[in-house]
Amino acid sequence: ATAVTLSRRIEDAEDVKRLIIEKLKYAVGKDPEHSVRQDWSAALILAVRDQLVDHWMASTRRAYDQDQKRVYYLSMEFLIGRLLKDTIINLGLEAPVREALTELGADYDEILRSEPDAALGNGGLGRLAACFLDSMSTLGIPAHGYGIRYENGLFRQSIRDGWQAEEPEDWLVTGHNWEFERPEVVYNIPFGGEVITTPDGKPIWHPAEVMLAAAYDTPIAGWRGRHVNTLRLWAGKPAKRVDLDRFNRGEYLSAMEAAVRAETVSRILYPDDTTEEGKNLRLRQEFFFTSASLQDLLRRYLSSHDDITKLPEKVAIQLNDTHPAIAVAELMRLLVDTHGLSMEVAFQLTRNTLSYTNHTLMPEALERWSLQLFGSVLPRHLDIIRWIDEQHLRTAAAAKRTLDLERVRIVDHTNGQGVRMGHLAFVGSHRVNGVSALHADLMKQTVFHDLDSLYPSRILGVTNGVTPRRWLHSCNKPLSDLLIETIGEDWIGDLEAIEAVAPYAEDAAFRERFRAAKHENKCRLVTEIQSRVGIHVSPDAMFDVQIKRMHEYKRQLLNIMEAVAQYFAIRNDPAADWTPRVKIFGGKAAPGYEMAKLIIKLINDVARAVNSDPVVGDRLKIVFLPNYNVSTAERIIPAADLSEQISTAGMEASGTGNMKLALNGALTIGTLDGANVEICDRVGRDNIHIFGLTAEDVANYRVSGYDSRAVIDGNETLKTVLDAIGSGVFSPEDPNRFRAIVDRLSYDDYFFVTADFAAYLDEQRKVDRAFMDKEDWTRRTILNTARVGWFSADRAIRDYAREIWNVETPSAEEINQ
Ligand code: DL6
Repeated sequence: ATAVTLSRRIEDAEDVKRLIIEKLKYAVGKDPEHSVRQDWSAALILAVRDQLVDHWMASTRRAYDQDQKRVYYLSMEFLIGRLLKDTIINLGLEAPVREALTELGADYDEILRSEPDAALGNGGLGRLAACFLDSMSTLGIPAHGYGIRYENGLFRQSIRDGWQAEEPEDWLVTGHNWEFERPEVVYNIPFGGEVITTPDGKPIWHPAEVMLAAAYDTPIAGWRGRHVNTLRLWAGKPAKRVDLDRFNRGEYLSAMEAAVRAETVSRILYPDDTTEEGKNLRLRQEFFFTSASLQDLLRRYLSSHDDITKLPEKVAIQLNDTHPAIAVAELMRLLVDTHGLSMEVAFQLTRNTLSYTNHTLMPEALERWSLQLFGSVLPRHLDIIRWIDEQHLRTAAAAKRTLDLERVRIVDHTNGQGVRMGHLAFVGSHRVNGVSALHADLMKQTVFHDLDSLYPSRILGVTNGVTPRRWLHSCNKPLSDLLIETIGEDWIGDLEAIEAVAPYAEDAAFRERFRAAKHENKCRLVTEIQSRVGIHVSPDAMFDVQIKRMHEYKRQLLNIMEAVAQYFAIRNDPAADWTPRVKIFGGKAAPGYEMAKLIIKLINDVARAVNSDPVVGDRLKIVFLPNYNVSTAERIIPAADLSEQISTAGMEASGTGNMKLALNGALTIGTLDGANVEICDRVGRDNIHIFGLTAEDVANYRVSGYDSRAVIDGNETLKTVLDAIGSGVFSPEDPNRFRAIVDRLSYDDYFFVTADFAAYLDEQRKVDRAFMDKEDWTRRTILNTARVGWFSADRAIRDYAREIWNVETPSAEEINQ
């Protein structure tokens, strides 16, 4: 069959037309005359997908033929968004596709917009995984992303009367045309039951139930489409669809019970884990996709290798946070129970194969399972973890340091007993990385302090990065075109080459064009804001953007409090020389996170008052754009002037929105937190607006105590703002609505909003003045774009490849050849 020449290659618009029509008729089953937008979209995706297949197969063949080391990225989340535009651009097909669709009477941009956003993630962690897939393909690293094929991704947010409302996101309803179902790739996933030891001392796990994991593959092309990797997502399936006995007895619902139970595992992204049921499902989800992935990669390894003890030479597994940390015990189980290795050898191999990325120091996000739950779902794994813990304790006891052994144990015997997944991932990995320099340092000083002293040099920092393909070239055509015309296109495959644009910051004609590109993006967003939320804003105002998950530590509250202060100031003196601003917010609050939802309501209530006040006019507008997702980000980021990165110092592990916004020519107002610190180092202190407490200040306050009441009493503006919010100025229909927010700030300001308020306002006024000097502002924004090339996901992946995976990568010149 391989001797037959099959070609579907696209060379020009004629090829595109032919292929689309062919797909419409023979794959979608529609006559072009009667095709609706969804049909055209399906046909185009299928035609573009065909372009990937040869490179995909060649990439796989190369990996086998050259016996290349493979990287497996295990992540509970892949926030990939839409794939069509990116893939078309990566393959260099935009011009012929556009032309073909125009000739066929279809609208290219409309078709792009009709693709559902694959929202298989919550925020930064999931989007990082998606950027890394793009970069691993770009760098030609043979890699698989492994995750869950959630039927419902992150909920769809709407705003009703200012409140967040949630609805399920059903991205699969119109079909996911990128994927290939692999009905032959299924694995048994056991749960529950008990472990019985045979007379010769061998533990045998007798699970109470076994379900199946079924594979669905999406090809992921990198820049220029030369190398194509696979995102393999697992769907839960029952071992038996229907219990026929029950069905025949007329018990129709209970006949399907096992099927429903199995399918529930991949039904919804991150269930609410505040209930026991939720916790159980979450643990099952984690084990489900981790076990399927490990079984799959071992099968692949063994299909071309005989010696399983050489596994770490050919396989690197990255654990994206603790969600797949059960891999430590599951890989041991497979190596011992299925492949007959000793515990000692299995542990060596496991550790040399696995590495772990930590994405947060916040205690509530560091997973910990109760022993009771863990033992009932994964009894064999609990035994294995106890064994690892024993070995680890011996290391700890032998270390000539005074350590509180209880604190370093994986199995926590204090606090109601539990399994610490961060400790498990740490002990079971050869490298553990933080996602910015500051974050890696704080890991050593705080949550992993003791483990770091036991296993020195295991922790390292790999600062996050973003793919320049999606986050500049594809989402910001006006700027990308200008850059290509000015410095060529090397930066797309090697973002550090963007530095070449720095000298143009001094060129008035270039600044004019840079501003024009920004203005074009802003005009597009003006239209979107008008049509989606009915607010008219001026493209000449400063677009001040805070787009990210709603969380108290990210301090959207500080931002809206500043807006209130500014609102009062404008009302007091409308004739003063105000810098017009549009504050744009976007972000979802976890459905059970009441305080974050109340802050959304506050933003919308303040917006209502400000936007309808004729005294204020265009001097200040506030917009909350509902259902913030990857595609919305792609439209907001190119239009932003100011990037709000104002988390409480020490709490944002890295941030990646900060990188995308700076790359697209927004100045940052931010604290010295996460990757802001490194952004500041690179763009220069003059080209960023830093304010507020440092991580060290915050840590000191946590020890010495912080009196927010005194701070409020000492600051007239702050007091006025809080009095207004707390007394119902923005919620006259329910004056006490925001009392809880004011109380929290007054008595337990854990996120230091009041502490940073004055410094934030000062810095915002500096931003106002700076924005009025158009030439200097543009000069500084160009320097931001020019100097953040280091924050490319390609650079981050090179760091992982070199420092963690021991995998070679091509030089930047080779990528750009
Ligand atoms: O590393 C990606 C991203 C960081 O940029 C953010 O700073 C961090 O908050 C986020 N962490 C999470 C935590 N999830 N868990 N567990 O999303 O990771």
